[in-house]
Amino acid sequence: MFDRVGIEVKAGAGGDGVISFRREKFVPFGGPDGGDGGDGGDVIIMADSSVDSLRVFGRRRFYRAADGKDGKGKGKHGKKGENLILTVPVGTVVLRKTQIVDDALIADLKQPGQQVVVTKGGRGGLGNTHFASPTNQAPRIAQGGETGEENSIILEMRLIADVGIIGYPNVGKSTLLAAASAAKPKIASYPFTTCEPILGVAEVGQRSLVLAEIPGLIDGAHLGRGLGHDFLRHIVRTKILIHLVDGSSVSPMEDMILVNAELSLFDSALAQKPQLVVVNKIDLPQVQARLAEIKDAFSSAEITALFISAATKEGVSELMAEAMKLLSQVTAEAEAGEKIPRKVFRPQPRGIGPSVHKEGNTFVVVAPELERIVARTDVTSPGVRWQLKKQLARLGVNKALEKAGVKPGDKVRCGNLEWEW
Ligand SMILES: Nc1nc2c(ncn2[C@@H]2O[C@H](COP(=O)(O)OP(=O)(O)OP(=O)(O)O)[C@@H](O)[C@H]2O)c(=O)[nH]1
Ligand SMILES: [Mg+2]
Repeated sequence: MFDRVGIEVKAGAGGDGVISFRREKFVPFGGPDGGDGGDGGDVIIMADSSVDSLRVFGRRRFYRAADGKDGKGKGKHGKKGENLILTVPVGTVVLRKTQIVDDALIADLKQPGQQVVVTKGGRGGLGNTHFASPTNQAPRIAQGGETGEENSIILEMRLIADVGIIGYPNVGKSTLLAAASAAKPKIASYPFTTCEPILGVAEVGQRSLVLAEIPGLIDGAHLGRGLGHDFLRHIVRTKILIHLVDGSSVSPMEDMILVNAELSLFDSALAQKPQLVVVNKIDLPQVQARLAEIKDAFSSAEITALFISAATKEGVSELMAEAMKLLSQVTAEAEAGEKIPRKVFRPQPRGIGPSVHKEGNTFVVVAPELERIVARTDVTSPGVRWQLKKQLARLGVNKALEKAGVKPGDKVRCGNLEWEW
């Protein structure tokens, strides 16, 4: 099952701003006309109802959006790099891979067309026109484009079912699914017959609800035992649960408690999900004989259990009606607080002010805006040096240096440029 894949995404780099001056007949000293670089393209992940699996992402790992084009003379700005849109099934959860335990949730794409920017394209650099001032009419500096962000992303497809059918192996989950819907899961008298979630649609009056058999729930499932936590993850998406217990078990009540404990060990929110507790296999004589006893056990814990036989379908349509009722309640409550528009995921803030630290005797300035200028500038010419100094003041680097205690004669470095204060 390709329900979880890791991919690497990289946004496009911004194009470089350009240094250029007007050259026209009859205009001997034209002003600066270097255009800006275009912004790099974003990588966007979008839910699309025509996509039904994440399989394509298993074949390719790296995805890149287009770079922005460099600016040109005559004030021409570079073209923006095209966005790269990756389509995924509705119900895909987008996470950012972290080195630490849990991956960080970026977006939950529940509706068709819903999208999220997972890496933002680099901004285009400024052309030299931006560096002109009354005292400097021939700016010979421009700004390089920003590099595009990179991210490790995890795409996880989760079932979207209204009702999850849970319970220990062999309690009759598949039998119930088959009785309530047109699904034909394999049914057998040994545990782990079902080893991946199976969906079915039940008609209840004029309406329908999507059921999912969640297999593999056993003691220690939260630790990866049995079929592992893979399937527990799917329960997160269901709105309510049908918790099926086997009426012929030694203690149906005990079973229910243990399964619920297992759920909360995996995710405490799971145990909070509304449940219908259902005792199955009441057609068996030994279960019939204990019916009153089982009922008492549940009601003494203030649990109203329902009783069915999935095999003979006794009580199944009543159960589905109850499920529909509970589901309507839950959906009405949930709809109050839900609206998720497109959002931009930004792991690190950009454009923060310059910072200064000391390496030995040298003051090192960290200022991405400035570094991009410095990196592209020929600093041997005194004119350019003077222009740069003005940028230092503009970007607040001077202030930061003074605050760090710089004195005349001290060495200062930024990017690959070093000078004396
Ligand atoms: N008598 C009786 N037997 C049932 C009933 N429901 C299920 N069974 C039997 O119980 C056994 C297990 O049924 P399944 O539906 O495969 O159970 P499951 O919970 O899906 O089991 P796994 O997928 O293996 O976890 C089968 O032999 C079924 O025929 C019922 O209502 N009455
Ligand atoms: Mg089954």
